[in-house]
Amino acid sequence: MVNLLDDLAWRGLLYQQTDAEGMEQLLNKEKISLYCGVDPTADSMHIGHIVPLLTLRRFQMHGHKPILLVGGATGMIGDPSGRSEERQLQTTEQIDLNVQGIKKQMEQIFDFQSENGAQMVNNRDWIGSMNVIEFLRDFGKLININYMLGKDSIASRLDTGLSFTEFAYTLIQGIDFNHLYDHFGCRVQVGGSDQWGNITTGLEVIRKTHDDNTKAYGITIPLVTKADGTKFGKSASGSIWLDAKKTSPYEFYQFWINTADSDVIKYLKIFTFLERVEIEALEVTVENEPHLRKAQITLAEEMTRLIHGQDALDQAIRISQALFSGDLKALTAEEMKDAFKDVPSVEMSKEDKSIVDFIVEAAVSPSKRQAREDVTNGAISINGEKITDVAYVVGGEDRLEDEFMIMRRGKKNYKMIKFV
Ligand code: 629
Repeated sequence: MVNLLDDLAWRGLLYQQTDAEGMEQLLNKEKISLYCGVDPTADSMHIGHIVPLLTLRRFQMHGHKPILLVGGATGMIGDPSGRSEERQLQTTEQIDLNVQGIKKQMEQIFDFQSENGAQMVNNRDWIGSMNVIEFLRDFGKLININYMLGKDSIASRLDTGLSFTEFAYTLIQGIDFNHLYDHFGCRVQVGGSDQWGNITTGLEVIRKTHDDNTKAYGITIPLVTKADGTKFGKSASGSIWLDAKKTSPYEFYQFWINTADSDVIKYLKIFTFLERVEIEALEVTVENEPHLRKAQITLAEEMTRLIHGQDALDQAIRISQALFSGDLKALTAEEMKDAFKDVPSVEMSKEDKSIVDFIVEAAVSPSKRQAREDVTNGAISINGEKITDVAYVVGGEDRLEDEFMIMRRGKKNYKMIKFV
């Protein structure tokens, strides 16, 4: 088996390390526990969250034990890291719902059964019961204000404003690391590069509360970037979520399929568990036969299967093929709605109408004359069924779920008609 740290380095997953040599020695010597935290700011994670989690899974595949922390307590405070503005506090009820959603997704990504099975923790279990005197006496005293002011997440906000609440956040995360170190034997914390300041606060707390023989480590993972300089992880309709209700498996699949040639090998390294030889073989195909998009297809398949499972992947592929070939009849109403989420849409009433009037009202063709011509030429289809009779009357049978219709003009001009 390849060396874990070599593999992480090759994948471009190592950004900063608090003590690279020390950690290498530690990993050569023993199987460790390590952690990464996610705050319940929403009821689902998005793909930005999974890079450190997948990295934890890589450790797990090498025999180490992942501890997955959900921030039931820190989520109530709000991490200022990487943010230019104060966060809006969420209600406890919302946070509890979010915790449930995130836990469920973590359960899908990790193995909890084996000897080094993952373990889930919630920092509300130890932070929630701490009183303010305890906080200030046992932990506040350990950390110097000057030290905190040196942190990027704090320094960068001094001009624009930072509440004491968010200022104190880094110490709470530091207390977490210390707690997991003491009670779970956790030696390493992993996070994105924005977490460097919080991770090192934890090391500071551990150092101050233990003797010289104890040692913990931190590593951060670089921000995922795109070659064209735009922000990774967003589509036209926003973030790419893990929750299928927020980002359908088809959209998820399409997101990865649309990866640029200049990014796809990097993403295969960061996001998939394919081995080096397999990724290098795909690199050759990007060079020699880029039009086949083999690397993108592999990436999309691996990611969709990992997050949504084989059935959802099969469905995403079916929708993609139906759209490509224009054979919409192969799709269910639900799949069509999903596939055409982003095409232009118009609202129309449910009255029966002649096909020519209908086309003009839907602004699919510009005039009645053009509409008649389009129908006669076989350029118009409703839900994948060609309409060539100008006397055709559009009615209830043309509405999917009595709610919508997909009309196509020519090869690629789709319009969604929503009936109100
Ligand atoms: C308590 C809370 C801990 C340890 C960590 C945390 C959460 C941490 C945070 N992380 C980000 C988040 O939750 O805010 N303070 O949205 C997010 N993370 C994944 C990566 C990240 C980071 O979940 O670390 O860098 C995004 O890639 O922003 O004891």
